[in-house]
Amino acid sequence: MRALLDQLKAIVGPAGWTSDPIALQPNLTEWRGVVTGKTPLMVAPASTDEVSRVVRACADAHVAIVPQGGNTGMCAGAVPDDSGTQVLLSLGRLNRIREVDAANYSMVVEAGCVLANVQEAARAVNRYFPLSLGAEGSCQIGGNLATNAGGVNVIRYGTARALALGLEVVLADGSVLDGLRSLRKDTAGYDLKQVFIGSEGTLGIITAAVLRLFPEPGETSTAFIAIGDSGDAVRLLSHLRGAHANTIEAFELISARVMRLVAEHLPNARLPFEADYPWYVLLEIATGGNAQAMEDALADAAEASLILDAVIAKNAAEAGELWDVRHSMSEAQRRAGKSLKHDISVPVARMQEFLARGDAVLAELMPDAGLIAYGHVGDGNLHYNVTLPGHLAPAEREAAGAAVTSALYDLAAGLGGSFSAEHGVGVLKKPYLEKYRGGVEFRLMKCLKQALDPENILNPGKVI
Ligand code: FAD
Ligand code: 2HG
Ligand code: ZN
Repeated sequence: MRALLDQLKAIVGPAGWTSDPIALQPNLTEWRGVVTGKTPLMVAPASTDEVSRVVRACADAHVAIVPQGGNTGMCAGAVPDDSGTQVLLSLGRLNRIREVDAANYSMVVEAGCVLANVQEAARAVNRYFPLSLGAEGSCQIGGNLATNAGGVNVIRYGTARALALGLEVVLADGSVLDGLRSLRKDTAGYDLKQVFIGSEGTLGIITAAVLRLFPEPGETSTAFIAIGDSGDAVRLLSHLRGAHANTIEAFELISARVMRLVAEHLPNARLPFEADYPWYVLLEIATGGNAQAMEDALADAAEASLILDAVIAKNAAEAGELWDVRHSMSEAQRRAGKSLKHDISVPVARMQEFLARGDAVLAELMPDAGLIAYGHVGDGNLHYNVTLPGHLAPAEREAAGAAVTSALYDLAAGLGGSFSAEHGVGVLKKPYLEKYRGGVEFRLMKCLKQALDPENILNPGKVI
């Protein structure tokens, strides 16, 4: 091991590694503090060639590598295990925007570019990169692709998977797959990039990507809407789709309890309503230059008795404040204490049924639990998070938590849904992959892992 560590330090140079436990602390703990690991060394290569040489050296020494982007992932996939033998590979210094091609609506970026910087580089040439999430100031595009991140604009633009035109990937033996093509049409064999997107660092290390850009959406309008029950959200969505099929940029469902949590733990947040309503929708539409578009849409919806109240942002600053409330929900939960995260999806039309039956699961298995439900309901993705009652002893909490999680995942699966809609599998959801993707699907996943990483050195112990 000693010889390998010296070799890795020589590859990345003095600015590219650390083994200082204090400096490493944030890289060794998942952002909620749920999982903590150890490493003998963190390397931060500054080029694809350095990544390739690091991986080759580790492969020769049969030492495992854990790729890490912004370490904002929700499933503890980016932290090493506690054996103290896994090398941590940070992509943070691989952060150049290599090219922005406005005419081709594409850009080439390195994996360690922070998502907000990618958005900004597109904006600088009047183009739009639509991936947007609460962690965009610190997550990296490589991490976004490795987790197939979703976020708030999936309803119109799709997940990270739909936004990648090409990838550059370092494989488990150190060879480099150069797929940095910026083509919209390419049917030459298998679409290999899709195998790496969503693979959470277990099949290869993404070093760069060609991203798909869009025209800027132009004027948008944002509204926080109070509704009577979760079913009204689904009805409102289908009502809006009648007139605004292709202009709904975001449609988020938010429960009253999450709003109270934000008010309690983030006193600076500017909540849109003084009164408490049962549920809310945060809606953003592209107005196509019609300043009345949102008002007209909401008036229509009010006439159909779908909404109780609404606040329409008067300008970009007010819209930003409404989004700040939405984006602070994970942090409010973190401050509120430990919770079980369930990042599920179901077909949109079955959302209300999931919520009703989910309530019944909680009432039966954990009546004192607190439900924190919100999510990207336009995509059928709900964060059905549960705070455990404080009076349970640790072992009881674990057993009760596992029972609740299993019952909720069974419920989602029974409704044609997924136990993992947008955060991936990592460590925390690994026990469930075989159960819900068993049989042929799981066997094929294992074949892929075996074919691409036969020595199991890429993020072992994660996903599969
Ligand atoms: P990391 O956490 O560093 O890594 C995630 C996984 O990808 C790990 O398995 C890691 O090994 C692997 N990995 C990282 N980089 C690479 C690479 N270059 N090559 C190969 N593997 C790699 N997620 C959503 O989908 N939607 C949301 O709306 C959303 N909102 C969030 C809000 C907050 C406040 C926070 C804290 C998180 C949120 N997330 C959301 C989760 C998280 O931001 C995403 O999963 C994000 O894509 C992770 O990016 P990262 O760079 O932090 O990756
Ligand atoms: C979001 O939609 C993220 O804000 C995080 O996916 C959800 O913290 C969560 O559970
Ligand atoms: Zn989300």
